[in-house]
Amino acid sequence: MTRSGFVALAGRPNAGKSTLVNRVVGDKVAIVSDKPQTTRREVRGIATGADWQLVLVDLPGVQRPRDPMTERMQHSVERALKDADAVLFTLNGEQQVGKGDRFIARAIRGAGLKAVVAVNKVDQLSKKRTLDALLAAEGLNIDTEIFPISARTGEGVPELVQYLVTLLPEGPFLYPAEDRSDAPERVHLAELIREQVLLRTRDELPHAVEVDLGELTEREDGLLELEAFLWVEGNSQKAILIGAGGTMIKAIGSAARKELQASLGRRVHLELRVRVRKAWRRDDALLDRLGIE
Ligand SMILES: Nc1nc2c(ncn2[C@@H]2O[C@H](COP(=O)(O)OP(=O)(O)O)[C@@H](O)[C@H]2O)c(=O)[nH]1
Ligand SMILES: [Mg+2]
Repeated sequence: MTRSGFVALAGRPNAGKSTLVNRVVGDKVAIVSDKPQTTRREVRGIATGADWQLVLVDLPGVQRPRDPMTERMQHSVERALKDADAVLFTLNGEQQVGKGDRFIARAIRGAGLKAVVAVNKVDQLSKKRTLDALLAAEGLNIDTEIFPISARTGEGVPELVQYLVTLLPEGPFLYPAEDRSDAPERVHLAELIREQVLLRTRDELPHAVEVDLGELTEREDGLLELEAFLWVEGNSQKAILIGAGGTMIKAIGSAARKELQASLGRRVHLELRVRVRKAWRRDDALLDRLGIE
């Protein structure tokens, strides 16, 4: 008999949820940066074993509704928790357990959801600090096992996965065994570009940028020509993104091209175009098209 089900990833921003999804899946399906709100869309990473399949739902960070985009993100988080067979609650072992963690713990207890707790980033911790973090996690009073892990090195992750599988209901696989993600290719490629923007910009800019894939042309020699639009909300943001003499946009473009080539396994020519659209974060038609539900 096989086991399969949806596992919702809960945890404060920066805890390492997206890194953990990539580690469990064994492929880069979720983008990662140290900026909060990196995850904008629900990403489903799929991990399949001999007789089990985990569908990991990487959720956008939970926070108070502010603008229409954040509200959409919040709604999709609530939906995903309702549909989940189990919750994987990731704590940032480098930080103290805080109000946000207690809020999530209450939500898990209140919903009566099956859960497992992972204390992440133990690669940065001494034995003593790891122990302290595990004790603090126990204080959250979730009736389950707690696993010290490092999403970065993979330490402790197999044990965590093994336990997670026991929480799943019996049932057939939900996706083909070879699938790693349910994201449409175009969305994934756009996200890989956005990741490079996040890694290279700071302050308000990361959140003001959205990436939209344009035309995709396959040349006869196998080269893939790709056009992508980087939406920003104002001319000053556009100027920062382009950089003096175009240095910033060139750096983003060349790093993104490498990521795209690695993901697609073929040569890519990437053309980035920066466009200003005021308040794209409030534009329902654009948000629909960008797949932010
Ligand atoms: N040292 C260390 N850093 C980690 C680990 N997991 C994630 N990170 C880093 O923590 C930051 C946030 O990770 P991310 O997966 O985007 O967190 P999310 O906001 O919970 O999805 C990134 O800079 C990651 O590289 C880990 O196990 N060890
Ligand atoms: Mg994330």
